[in-house]
Amino acid sequence: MNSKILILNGPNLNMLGVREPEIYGRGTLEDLRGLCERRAAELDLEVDFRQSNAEGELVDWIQGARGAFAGLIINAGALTHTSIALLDALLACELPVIEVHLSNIFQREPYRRHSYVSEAARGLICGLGAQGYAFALEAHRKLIDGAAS
Ligand code: CA2
Repeated sequence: MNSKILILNGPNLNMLGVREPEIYGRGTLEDLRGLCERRAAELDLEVDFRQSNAEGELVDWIQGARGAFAGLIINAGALTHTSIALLDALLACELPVIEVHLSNIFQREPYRRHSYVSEAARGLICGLGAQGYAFALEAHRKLIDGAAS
């Protein structure tokens, strides 16, 4: 059974650890990649961890995920709140999607409180920092196991 999970990170997440540590923590994107790879190995999952600042590239990656991955984890960054293109791609990819945010988007500015991504997501984890990605991997493990039994 396919146990590959695609993890997508949107605009500015390459800046993690460089600025705004009070909101996003001190860890870098590479630290986040390491955490995901370690947790995935413990859960017997494979991960493909990517980041892009370009909406079109994220859409291309989501389109390419159909049939190639068992599930998707996405932190779309600010595109979460604006991108119908990402929503359409997520709806079309026919994969379980788990949306993750480092910060609690519901405790922040009003414009961050709506997510287009959520309309395509099986679940949403926010406000738990990098650990949220690990929880999303656990959720995918359970979804795969449920689908197999
Ligand atoms: O909390 C999250 O994970 C967000 O998806 C992060 C986005 C933000 O636009 C969303 O509303 C919530 C921002 C990405 C990271 O931006 C940084 C900018 C400067 C320094 C560090 C990170």
